[in-house]
Amino acid sequence: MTTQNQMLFERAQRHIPGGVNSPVRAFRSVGGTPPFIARGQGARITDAEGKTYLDYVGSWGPMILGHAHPEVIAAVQNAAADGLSFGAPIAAEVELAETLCRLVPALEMVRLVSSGTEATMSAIRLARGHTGRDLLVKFEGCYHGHSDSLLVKAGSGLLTFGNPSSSGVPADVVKHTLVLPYNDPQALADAFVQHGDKIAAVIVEPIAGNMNLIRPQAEFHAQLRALTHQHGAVLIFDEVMTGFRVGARSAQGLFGITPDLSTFGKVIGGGMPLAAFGGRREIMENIAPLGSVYQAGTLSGNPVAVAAGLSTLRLIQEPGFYERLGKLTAQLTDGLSQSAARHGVAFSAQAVGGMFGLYFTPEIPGNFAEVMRADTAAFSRFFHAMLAAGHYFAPSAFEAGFVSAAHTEADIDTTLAAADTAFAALQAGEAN
Ligand code: KE4
Repeated sequence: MTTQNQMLFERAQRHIPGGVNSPVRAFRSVGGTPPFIARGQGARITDAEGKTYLDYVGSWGPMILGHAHPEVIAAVQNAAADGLSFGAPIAAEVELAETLCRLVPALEMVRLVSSGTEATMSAIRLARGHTGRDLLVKFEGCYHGHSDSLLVKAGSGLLTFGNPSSSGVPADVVKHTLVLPYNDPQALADAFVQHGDKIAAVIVEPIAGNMNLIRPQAEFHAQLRALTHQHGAVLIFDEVMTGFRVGARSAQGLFGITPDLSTFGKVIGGGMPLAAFGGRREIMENIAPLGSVYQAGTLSGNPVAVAAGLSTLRLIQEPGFYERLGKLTAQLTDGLSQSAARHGVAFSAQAVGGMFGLYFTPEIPGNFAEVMRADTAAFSRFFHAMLAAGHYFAPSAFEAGFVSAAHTEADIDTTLAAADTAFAALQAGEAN
């Protein structure tokens, strides 16, 4: 019998490529039919068939307060009642800019945009305009959105320029992008020896969340900061995912690093289309209309999105917010690790603030090559066992997961009980 989700997915695929508006949602790497979500409330989402799940994706990070938080919804409703968009300055976007610059010491100025892709694309153009250089350095396994110069995979040699990782991206565009291994101090040093005075910017996920969660090695960011400073290259911390997710002061606060530019998204929009790039005033003043680096957007600083962002940023500053969120996330990852060990399943997990990584590898991976060794078949079986039991994890072995402030210890215990059953079935070799 065809289910409601299957019927919706079939319909969707007739008019939307792959039936989704973002590829990872199609469940291609885990198989099966994605649930079509009808509504969310707190830590839970409910699909078109009325099945409810504890949500550990949270829209890939934005829903740090949980779904449909009453204060955020009220802020959105109030803003919407006064009109959805004006294409003109509004007081609320000034308040949001002031709030971001207060909460992130590295931000002296900020420009609001509508997606993380726009934020990183704009920051890269700004760094190139500011330095007059073309070369961009990024790291293998880090994702910064889908602008052309970032859709690049490592060249044949370690220090050769990138090749397109997507069709439709001219080789001429990505030849200015150098892809280095994440957490490889020697490769980083060599790159600056060879190209230092031509490097416009280095963009990095300060804690990687798009090759699953990979932490930087102890000195990685200090080395990066020293080398970019020494060679006049702009250091861009892409905190679209880590911003206000891993702690009150984001990843840059955790590491005590002051990047030249930072990008934010997800949490700062509270689930609405809102992102930002910002940093040192002398760099940001290159942005039009002040300077010669063009950047624009019809819906930038949209009043409804700004209302959601301001409300979210107010609520996550409440005393004890991150201590509790970190404890809940660690309760999940510690419990999963203990359960897998009891059942002899090769598995590891770690948490950083409100985000986590689950790995079907015996040890926590430290870089792209190690995380690629994960047992993706075991992950898929675990994923589907948990989904069937009502626990919604990221449908890919190479994505980070997220806990919200709406989750409770009892919710986490419920998930851990289901996981124990799933690990037992994995060990017994039961297909699910
Ligand atoms: P968006 O354009 O999707 O708003 O942001 C791009 C982006 C930039 N930088 C970082 C560090 C990011 O994680 C992202 C987007 N993250 C993915 C999650 N892997 C979004 C999910 C999706 O593509 O559907």
